[in-house]
Amino acid sequence: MNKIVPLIIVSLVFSACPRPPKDQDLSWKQVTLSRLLARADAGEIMYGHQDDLVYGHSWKVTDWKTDSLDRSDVKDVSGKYPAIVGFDLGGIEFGDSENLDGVPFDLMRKAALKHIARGGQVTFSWHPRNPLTGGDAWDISSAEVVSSILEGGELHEKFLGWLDKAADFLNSLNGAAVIFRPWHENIGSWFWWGGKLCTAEQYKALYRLTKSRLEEKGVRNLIWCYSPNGPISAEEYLSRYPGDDVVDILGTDIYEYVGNGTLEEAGERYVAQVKEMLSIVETISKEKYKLMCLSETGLEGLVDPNWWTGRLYPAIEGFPICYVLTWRNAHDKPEHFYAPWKGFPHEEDFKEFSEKKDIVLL
Ligand code: BMA
Repeated sequence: MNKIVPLIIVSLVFSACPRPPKDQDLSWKQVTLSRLLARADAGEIMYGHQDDLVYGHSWKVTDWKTDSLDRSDVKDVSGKYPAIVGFDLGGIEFGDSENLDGVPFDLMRKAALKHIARGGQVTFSWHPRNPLTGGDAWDISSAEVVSSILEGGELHEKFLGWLDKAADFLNSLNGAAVIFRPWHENIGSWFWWGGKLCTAEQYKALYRLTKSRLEEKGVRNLIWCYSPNGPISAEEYLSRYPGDDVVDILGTDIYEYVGNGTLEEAGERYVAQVKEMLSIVETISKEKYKLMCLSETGLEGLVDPNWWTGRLYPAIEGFPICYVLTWRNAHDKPEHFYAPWKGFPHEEDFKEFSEKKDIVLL
């Protein structure tokens, strides 16, 4: 029987249930996977926004204990929360109390659980520091980092300690199933785990070590996403794919960059690249019976007034992606935002996008 059929049945049974089913022989992870599949099968795309509930353009949650976490730039504009919210674990490996963007991990946990209780989905990325140099995730000064943390490397034990810190946080989510997307954008060479910084075999070993160590520490609630940067070829996409047994969702991160050309050229290039990349991922996902998503995207500063309806929507329309996530609205860098906020001059374009019949918000 087609492997997808049992998942559809499961999803029909549990589609109205925002909590893990009690007394059922199904894990929360399986239920969540089936819900994601049901979305994709119905041609629905969940809209997501990074850090949406913890800060926005020129505001942030200051007292996480008392804040009701009702504010959202996306909701301020569209009347609805994003269906999926992303958070980043960068800093957890050091036992920091806040992540690399100043979000307290206690707040992150509270926001993630609140969003799930509202019926939403949550995804975690991770920009850990460089374990060899002490620099940040973007420190690519050494090509020995990945080899040094794998089994047999001099930093292996230290790195296991980092994974254990991540495991502690992920284990504190009360078993809620969340999408985990470590070691992303791995074909480019801007992170210490990037294409020119380790061999394909080392990369795969890193991904697999991450999964096996977290599982050893009791983490069972993760839906694993593999998300290379695009645009790349199918061969490149698969060159560092860590294995069907450790990946649940196939993603890709693609942004629009204006550069030296015109906005028109940048927009057309972006749509073409996203379509091409999603076609590649769709073919692979069908071969592998995997879900797919556009794990990160955006146009910094939304300098195109019709970006949502004129660029993003035409790029993703019709693809069986379960979600698309745009990056964060930094509260402390006025130009660094990827979603509109109340008062943003072109907010109507986002509202129109959010009301498309196949775009899902919460
Ligand atoms: C990048 C930027 C940085 C941020 C990092 C991790 O794309 O937004 O400012 O620190 O993501 O969230």
